Amino acid sequence: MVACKRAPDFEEALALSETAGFEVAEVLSFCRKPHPATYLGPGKLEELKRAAEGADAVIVYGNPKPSQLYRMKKELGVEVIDRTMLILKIFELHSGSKEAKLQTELARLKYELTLAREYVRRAKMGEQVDFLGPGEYAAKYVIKAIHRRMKKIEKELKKIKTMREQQKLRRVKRLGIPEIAVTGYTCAGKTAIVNALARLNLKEGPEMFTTIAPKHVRVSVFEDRLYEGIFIDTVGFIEGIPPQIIEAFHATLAEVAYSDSAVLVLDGSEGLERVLDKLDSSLATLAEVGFVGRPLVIAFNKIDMVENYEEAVEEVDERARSIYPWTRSTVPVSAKKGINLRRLAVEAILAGAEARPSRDIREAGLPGCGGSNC
Ligand SMILES: Nc1nc2c(ncn2[C@@H]2O[C@H](COP(=O)(O)OP(=O)(O)OP(=O)(O)O)[C@@H](O)[C@H]2O)c(=O)[nH]1
Ligand SMILES: [Mg+2]
Repeated sequence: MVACKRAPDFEEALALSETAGFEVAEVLSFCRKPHPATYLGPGKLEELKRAAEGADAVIVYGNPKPSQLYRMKKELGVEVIDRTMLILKIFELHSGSKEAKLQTELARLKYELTLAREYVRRAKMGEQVDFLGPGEYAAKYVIKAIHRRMKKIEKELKKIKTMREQQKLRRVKRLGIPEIAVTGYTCAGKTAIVNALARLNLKEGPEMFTTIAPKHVRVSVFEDRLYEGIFIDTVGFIEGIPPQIIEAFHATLAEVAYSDSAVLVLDGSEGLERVLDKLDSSLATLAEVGFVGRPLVIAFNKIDMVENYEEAVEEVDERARSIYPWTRSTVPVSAKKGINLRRLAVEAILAGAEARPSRDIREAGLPGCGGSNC
C-alpha cells in the first residue's frame, strides 16, 4: 500500500484496506505532491515495483487521475486500487438490499467509465491499450455497454424509489408513529444503539461500513407512558467521500431526508477536538442529503470509555445549536452499557412526533400547501 504514514487518515487507510478484504503486506510512505504524469515520482515507482512483486494488488491511498492510474498500472503490471475503488469494494461486500447493490454497481460503472475514456484517449494517441480487450474499438464497445447498463440500473432504481415512497405512505397511515433516522460517522455506534433499543442483533463491528443498506426497526419504550417510533439504521459517514460515489452514498441516505427527526451519533471516546470536527462535517452531510429544519437529537455515545464527559457534552450541544438551530439536546449514552438509551429514544420520538403533523399534510398534498412555503 502507498499512503502517507504521517497523515491523520493513515489509520483509516489501513482500516479500509482490511475491511475491503486485503492483507496489507507492506506500506510505502508517500507524503509529497503527486507527480503530474505518474502520481508517484520515478524513484518511488521503482521502489513500489519491487515491493509489489508477488502482490495481488497495489493500494494507492489517494485520488490519482485516470491518466495517472493508467500509467501506474502499465508500469507496475498489477491491479492498482485507489481510495474510491477501495470504498466501492467495501460497498460491494456489504450491500445487502437490491437497492444498495444497484447503487454500488452504478457507482462502479461511473468509475469504470472514466477509466475506459482514458483508454480510448490513449488509443487515439497511438498507444497499444488493453481495456477488457485490446485496442480502441474494444474500449469504445465497453463504453457503450456501460452506458446501456447504467440506463437500465437508473430505471430500476427509480422504480424501487417509487415503491419505497408508497410503502412509506402506507406505513405512515397505518402506524401514525414517527420515523427517526439514526445517523453519524461509521463506527460511532449507530447499530449498537438500535440493537439495544429494539433488543435486536443486527451486525455491529469495529470495521468501517458494517451497515450499508438502511434498516427499519420498531422501538417501544415505556417511561411515564408508551413511546413508539420507527428507528432507521443508516450507512455511516466518512471523511472526504470521493465525488464519483457521492451520489450512491447520498442515495443510501435517502431515508434520512424522509424521516421526521434524526439522532446523530458521535463517538465520544475519540477526544473533543475530533468529536467537534466530526459534528461539523456530519451536520454538513445531513444538510446535503436534505435533512434541514427538522429536530435533531445528538447521542454522545461510548461514555463507558470516557472519564469526565460532562463538559464535552455541553460543548458539543452548544456547537450543534449554533450550526443547526433545530438541535433539541445532546444526550450522553452508552450503547454497550445501556446508559441513558431510553431517555435518548423518548427525546427522539417526541421530537419526531412534533414534527410529524406538518409533514403528513405536505405528503398528503392538501390544498393550500403546495410549493416550498409548506
Ligand atoms: N465501549 C463501547 N463500544 C461501543 C459502544 N457502542 C458501540 N460500540 C462499539 O463500536 C463499534 C462500532 O459499532 P457499530 O454499532 O457497528 O457502529 P456503526 O455506527 O453502526 O458503524 P457502521 O455500520 O460501520 O456505520 C463496535 O465494535 C461496537 O461494539 C459503546 O457505547 N461503548
Ligand atoms: Mg452500523
